[in-house]
Amino acid sequence: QSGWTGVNERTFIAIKPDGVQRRLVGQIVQRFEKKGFKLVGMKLIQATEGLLKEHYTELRSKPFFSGLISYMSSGPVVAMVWQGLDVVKMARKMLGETNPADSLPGTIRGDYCVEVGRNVIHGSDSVESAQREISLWFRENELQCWEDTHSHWIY
Ligand code: RTP
Ligand code: MG
Repeated sequence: QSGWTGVNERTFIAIKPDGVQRRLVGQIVQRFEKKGFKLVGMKLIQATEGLLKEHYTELRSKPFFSGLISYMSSGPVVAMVWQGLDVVKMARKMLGETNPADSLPGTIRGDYCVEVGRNVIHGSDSVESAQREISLWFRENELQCWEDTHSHWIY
């Protein structure tokens, strides 16, 4: 069934340093949980410039690249892997547009920020990017493959 093909899809989400400093971690995690996605990896990490340059390698010729790297290394980020049906595309919807000015209210960027250079959260833009980013930020043994074995506890 085509409707099930993306059910184990994974995406890489990072709460950027401004999101951590503004105490938005709980509210952002809650949005992904409420939507119905499964958390399979999470860590608070001070990313090195090397990691960030590799992460944003496609943007290295952009005029904002060095500013982006210093922003992203200005404090710890919450690196996460979320799993579920079409999670790459739906997470991008939840984030809103790159520029918060173009993001609708109800989206994370639409609700929490105003500047493109301080836009709170990252999300992979394709399944291929997600696979690349997950393997860049996480070791295989940092990702959990878990089942809802105790779902009879939830009413
Ligand atoms: P992200 O990768 O962080 O999820 O953001 P995105 O896909 O929506 O946008 P992308 O084009 O990948 O840009 C990465 C990040 O660079 C910063 N940026 N600044 N000053 C500018 O014009 C500008 N454009 C992009 C943003 O922080 C953006 O999220
Ligand atoms: Mg991007």
